[in-house]
Amino acid sequence: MRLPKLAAAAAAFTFLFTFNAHAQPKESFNEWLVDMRQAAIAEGISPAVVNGNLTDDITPNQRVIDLDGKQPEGTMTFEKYRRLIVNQSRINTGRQMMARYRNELAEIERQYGVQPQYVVALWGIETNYGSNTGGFDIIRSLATLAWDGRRRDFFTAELIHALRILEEGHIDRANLTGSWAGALGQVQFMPSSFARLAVDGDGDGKKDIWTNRMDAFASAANYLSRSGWRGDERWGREVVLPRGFDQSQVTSSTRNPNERTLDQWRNMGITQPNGAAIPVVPGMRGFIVQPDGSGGPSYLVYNNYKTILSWNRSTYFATSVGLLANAIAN
Ligand SMILES: [Ca+2]
Repeated sequence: MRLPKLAAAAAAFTFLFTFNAHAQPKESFNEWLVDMRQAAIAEGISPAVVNGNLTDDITPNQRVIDLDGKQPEGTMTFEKYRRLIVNQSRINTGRQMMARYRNELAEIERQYGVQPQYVVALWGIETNYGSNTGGFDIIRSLATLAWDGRRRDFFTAELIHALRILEEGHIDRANLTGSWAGALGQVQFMPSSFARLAVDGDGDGKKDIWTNRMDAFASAANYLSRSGWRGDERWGREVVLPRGFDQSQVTSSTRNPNERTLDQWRNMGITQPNGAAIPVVPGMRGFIVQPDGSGGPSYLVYNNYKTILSWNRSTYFATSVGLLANAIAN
């Protein structure tokens, strides 16, 4: 079928436009915004929410671009990280929070099967107990990263999830804040995690992980619970490996942990730091991590450690959550 003359001209124009767009490093932010609004509406966000929040007066946030471009610091040892994160002030505040919210945390444990000290430790490490949630306007941060970033598809999807939070009315735009990279509220969920795992802890119909503590606690506990948490187990413990221990038994990639029963580890000569035998629960398994390599401390970690890794895949992070949880539960 021959195209009518006008359509052929339009097709040629489209080709030229597409060609030019590819020839340039990237489209302008305003051009991108037009496309983004269409994409969000196509994903089912109402035009009112899209047009009311992805407005023409949004500009790229240069600070977000700068932070995104910064090379991660690869030089910090676990030992230094641990001292920074699991410090005495954070331990003391964590103990106060355990006491202050004892009833709420007991209710959370009853519903989700997550012991209070782990909810409080995650809250303490993510945002210093809600006091440092990041002041970034999330819509602007995600728009900046979706337009500029190396992970355009990822942040575009996150932006659509963020718009859905507004659409569902969990929080208003002025309070939709978080980290420069899009992590939300007191427990720093990415918008996609919010969609999957945030819950309404106090039953008011909103999942407000910014200002409502029960919603924040319940969402953190739900995240762990849905990721396989076991409420009758701990995270792991520091251990000492025997002299001449086969280093290949230590887990080097947490995506492929070398798991054995606690019984087997005990028979291989692994002990507690004071030399006592490690306690054994029949059938329970664990693996050994050394966040600082063979020269640093060793930890025998259990199923719940893998759950913490599903929150943040870093042995520095997961081990610090465990150590802080221990410290504030004592
Ligand atoms: Ca609520």
